[in-house]
Amino acid sequence: METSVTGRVAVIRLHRPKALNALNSTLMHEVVTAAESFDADPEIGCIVLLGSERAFAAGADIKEMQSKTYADVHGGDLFTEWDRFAAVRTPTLAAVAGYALGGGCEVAMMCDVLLAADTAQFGQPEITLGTIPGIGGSQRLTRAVGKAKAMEMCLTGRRMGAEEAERAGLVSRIVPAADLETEAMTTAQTIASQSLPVAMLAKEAVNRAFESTLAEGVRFERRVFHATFATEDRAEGMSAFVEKRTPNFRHR
Ligand code: CO8
Repeated sequence: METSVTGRVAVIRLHRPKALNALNSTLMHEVVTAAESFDADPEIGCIVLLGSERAFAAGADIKEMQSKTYADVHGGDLFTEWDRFAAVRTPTLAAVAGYALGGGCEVAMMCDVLLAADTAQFGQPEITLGTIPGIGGSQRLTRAVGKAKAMEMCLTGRRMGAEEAERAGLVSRIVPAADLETEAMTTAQTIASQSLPVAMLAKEAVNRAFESTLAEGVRFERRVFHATFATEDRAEGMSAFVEKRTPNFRHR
């Protein structure tokens, strides 16, 4: 794994080229630790997760899992560490080129914004290995694309290309592969230029749509909307509009 920071944008790059970025426990621990440390840094307004041209990540490391028993995975609560990545409060963006399979697809779906290169392929092929998704694939994929496609993908292992993924609502946009990282950085910079506490609230409000009824979600949103009026950045944002200038958010 490699990390870098440009302005208010942090980048985490998965880098195990010989294994198509298969997510072994070392890589999982590195990614989660890096994401949490960027999340704790108020100078970071967006965290970008990148893979390589060929693979975002081809899943959990099958060779590492191969000889594990039920007692090993249940006793060690295998992969539960990824829940901490999903719990990051700073906005996250995954830019997927090539394979995003199994755990790779699941980690991409944990991110708030998902951009796909035209080469992207998404899938939950665990069934072909005699197992099922383990870090939210059966849940997040179903919420994103609906039961029909999620069920077929989880039962057959069929992959979804970028165009189908966009049509189905899994990704927000498709970008030519050569432009993916530039576009990811531009989008991340736009997110990071907003007020960080307000962006965190916006993220929480959208995520609430998946966990509550419409009435509860709307009530939650209303209270959070009211709460933004307690921030200095809300006052600055509206003053800047009225004064026809760019807001100078101070992230408080
Ligand atoms: N684990 C370990 N090694 C892998 C993985 C993987 N998931 N994927 C690829 N590799 C390795 C290959 O073994 C190969 O290594 P070697 O050169 O030593 O033989 C190297 O990467 C290159 O792979 P291929 O030669 O297979 O490359 P191809 O271009 O022929 O095929 C594919 C690319 C189609 C992506 C193919 O590699 C493949 O099918 N990979 C496995 C995909 C898969 O089944 N993923 C699901 C894994 S299970 C899972 O994710 C469980 C989720 C539960 C929680 C996850 C938490 C992270």
